[in-house]
Amino acid sequence: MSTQKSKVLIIYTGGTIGMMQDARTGELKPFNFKALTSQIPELEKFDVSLSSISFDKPIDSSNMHPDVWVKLAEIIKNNYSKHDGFVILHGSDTMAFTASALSFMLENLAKPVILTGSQLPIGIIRTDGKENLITAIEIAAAKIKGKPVVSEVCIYFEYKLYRGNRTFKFNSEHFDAFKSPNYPALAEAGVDIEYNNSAFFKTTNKTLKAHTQLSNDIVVLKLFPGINQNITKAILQTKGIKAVVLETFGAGNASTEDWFINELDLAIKKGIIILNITQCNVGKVIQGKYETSSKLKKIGVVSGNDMTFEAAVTKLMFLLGQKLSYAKIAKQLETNLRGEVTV
Ligand code: ASN
Repeated sequence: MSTQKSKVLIIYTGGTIGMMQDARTGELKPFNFKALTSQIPELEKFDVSLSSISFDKPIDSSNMHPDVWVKLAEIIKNNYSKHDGFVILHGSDTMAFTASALSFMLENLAKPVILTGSQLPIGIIRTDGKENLITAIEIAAAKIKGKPVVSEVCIYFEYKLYRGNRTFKFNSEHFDAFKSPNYPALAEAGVDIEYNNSAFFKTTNKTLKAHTQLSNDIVVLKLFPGINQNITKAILQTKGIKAVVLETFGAGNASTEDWFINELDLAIKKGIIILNITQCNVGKVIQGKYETSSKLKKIGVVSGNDMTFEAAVTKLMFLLGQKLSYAKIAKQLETNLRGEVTV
């Protein structure tokens, strides 16, 4: 039996977990990694070999950008063989976007990449950051018969481990900040960490590939009753767009008014991908279930099924970045690539 300690790399990007209050303005601002770890003496006691990489300028995750995802994917790729798992410390505001993006960018991932953070800074006595970080490290280090227990991009927050590309931030006040309504939790931490093995994404033994081309030529069109024709037209005719995330009602339904369908049809004929996802947090798009979605199907709107908004946006960025044909992108959108959609 190997007695080698697991090696976990912590990547610090910023977020509330490492923030401190500015004495003058009272605002919460990101602080350095040293200040963060000095608050967690428990890290010394771990039976895990920990190393870290910190961003020179930690950020509030509302400043997250695809360029940073590329940087993260490259850090993981460059350190992949030397580590058993990765923990990314990240603000909770856009954590679900980063987790979704990385899931697509890291093809053939066979090791855990666990994103975590907190709602209260680590220096506050009641912080949720300690438990989140400590358990995230434990999950990133966990092995069974020499193989990682988890081998996908996840979010660990408030006792639950989720598949990252199934999550969204639903609460800005409670510690329990994330939900994964269309896919079960991968683990729950209580006295023991109970893994839900049957829900894990199947690993391959192919070599890890880090895709670093992303395109942000995307717009979002969120429907509401009474949406303005001129504005809809202006959005759909935005110069340079390659894809539209269409946020529809219920099971993927939209107005059947001629002007609306015609504008969408025109965009599709120009080669713009239109991806239909629902405004509901639970459930999925079923084009053709109602009369109000049949026309969408007929003109070639692609069904996003039960994908989250975060997964829809980042999957489009990833597929557009690969410069595939319209038909190939449409096909891949409806294909389960990283466990992001139920097919
Ligand atoms: N604004 C913070 C961030 O996303 C929120 C948090 O981390 N709880 O960076």
